[in-house]
Amino acid sequence: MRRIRANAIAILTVAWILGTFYYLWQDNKPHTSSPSSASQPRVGDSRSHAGRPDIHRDDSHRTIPLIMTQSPRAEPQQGQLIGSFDEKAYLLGKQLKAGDDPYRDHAFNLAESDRLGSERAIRDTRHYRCASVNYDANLPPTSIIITFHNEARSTLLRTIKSVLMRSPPSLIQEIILIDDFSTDPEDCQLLSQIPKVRCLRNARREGLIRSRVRGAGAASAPILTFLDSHCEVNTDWLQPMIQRVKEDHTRVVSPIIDVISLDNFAYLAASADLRGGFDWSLHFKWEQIPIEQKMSRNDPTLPIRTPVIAGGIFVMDKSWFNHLGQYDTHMDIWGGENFELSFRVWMCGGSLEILPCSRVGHVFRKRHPYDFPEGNALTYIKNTRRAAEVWMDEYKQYYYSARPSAQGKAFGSIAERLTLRRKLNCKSFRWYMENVYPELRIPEQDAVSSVLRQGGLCLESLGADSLGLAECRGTGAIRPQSQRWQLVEPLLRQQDLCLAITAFTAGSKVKMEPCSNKEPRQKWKPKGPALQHMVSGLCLDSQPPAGPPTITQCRSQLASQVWEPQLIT
Ligand code: UD2
Ligand code: MN
Repeated sequence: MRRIRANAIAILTVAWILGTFYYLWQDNKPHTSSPSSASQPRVGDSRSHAGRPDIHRDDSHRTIPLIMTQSPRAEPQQGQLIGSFDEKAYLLGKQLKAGDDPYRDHAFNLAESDRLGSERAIRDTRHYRCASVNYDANLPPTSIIITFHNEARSTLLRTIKSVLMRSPPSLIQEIILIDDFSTDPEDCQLLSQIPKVRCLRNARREGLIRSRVRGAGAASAPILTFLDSHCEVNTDWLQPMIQRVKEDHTRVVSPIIDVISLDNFAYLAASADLRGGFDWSLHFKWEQIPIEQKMSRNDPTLPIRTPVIAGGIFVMDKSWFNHLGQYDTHMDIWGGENFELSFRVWMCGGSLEILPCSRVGHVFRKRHPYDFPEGNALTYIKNTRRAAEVWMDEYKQYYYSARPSAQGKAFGSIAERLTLRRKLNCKSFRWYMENVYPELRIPEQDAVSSVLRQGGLCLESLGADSLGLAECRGTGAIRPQSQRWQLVEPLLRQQDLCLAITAFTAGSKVKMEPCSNKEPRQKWKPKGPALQHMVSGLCLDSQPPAGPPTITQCRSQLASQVWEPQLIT
């Protein structure tokens, strides 16, 4: 009898544990838009894309079996979507010849892309909570703008068909293709038989920047949506982006960009914890969102602020695009325009965000499959130099240090863009650094030295405990080390020593000690003309005149708290 009861308890316990696991698993489970997606490869194999950072995949999907939780939304019938367009003939018109290298022309596996044909089901990679977010019923329509140069027919057609299949038809006003002087004009022309698709062909190679400006000029909808020519948009990709732009026309929004494998065309979910960043050479990279932001995100459907966008896939209000000066049309072929646009949007009154409930797949490649008439390196330097010269103010010196080869290379006139910046009354790059991208550190060895003047005197340190105001001595290179300061936020350095407070209370002395980025007593930031200790909130004060400097309550314009940095050149 006792054994029976023990068995019953054991069975109940096991059932309870299994039930709990099942419940937790249900809660974590991604939805799928297709039964065939069970054959999708597993994600998590982080691969490096040349010239691009590792794309971190979202591990939460890795070992979870894919199960149908809702019937896929009925996707529109063929005929409705593509009208009389003969897609078979279009695809068969260009076929890989037996023995040809399938990577040669497009830097991805063309045989695999062709095998997939014009459309396929892909896994819905959004967080499951995205499916229950509601959007306005009367969202404004958009013009989709796709520029391409010698794109493969199968990838281009899949891009277009995925848009037609997975967007509410009322939101797609038109799809404008800009054929950037591809070898075969029919690649584009034939596609204009598809309802809503228009084709504009450049009379010469312009590059993606001028091509997009042309496309935007021809657009008739109030909202612009840019896509690369080798994408597949995912379930409900468009509504979240149009909603955000409708609510505030100064927002420029991007989806999470999923990865379409360049080898086998598997559709892989990208991590939802990344934003766009860069280093001083103006090299784009994906980076983790800062930990404080991550901790405060209790709703995975909310937008992620991003310092820069990858560049290819974004939605923007058309009047805002025009008001902000479209693009810098003196940039050629490829590269740099995403920085120029990102700095401009932030500094001139807008914002950039990534919307986790919008997902678009893109084939990331390891090399450019097309030629650069002026050469790849020179073109990238020209474009990024233009971005740095127009937008980065004194911070451009770090760009030149990181990319010494850029010095002296031609970049054309930037007069028009400088006028634009003035006319739009844009903020400084310093503002951008402080408010949008404080995580971008200034390279320490390059930090400029300044003297810190107060009245006619300079802040001087003669050893650890001997700080004070002294007569400013020497000029330029012959300034004494004891009066040279490097403001490498949050540190105030003199070589390996940093200014630190001795206690967190008003009246405490300051001293010099070995630098440590983690030491809260060493953290300072400018507050108007004053230097504020970040943790105590107190300001560096030279009072009393005889004794060593202390920290006191910040008071605006108090003479003994004013420290004027003067660059040593
Ligand atoms: C990324 C962006 C891309 C662009 C670029 C920087 C994504 C997914 N992609 O590079 O949109 O911002 O960074 O400039 O964020 N194209 C032309 N004419 C040309 C060269 C290219 O029309 O002379 C087209 C090309 O066919 C493609 C698009 O421009 O549709 C972007 O080129 P890519 O795919 O080679 O750039 P990608 O994805 O490496
Ligand atoms: Mn691309």
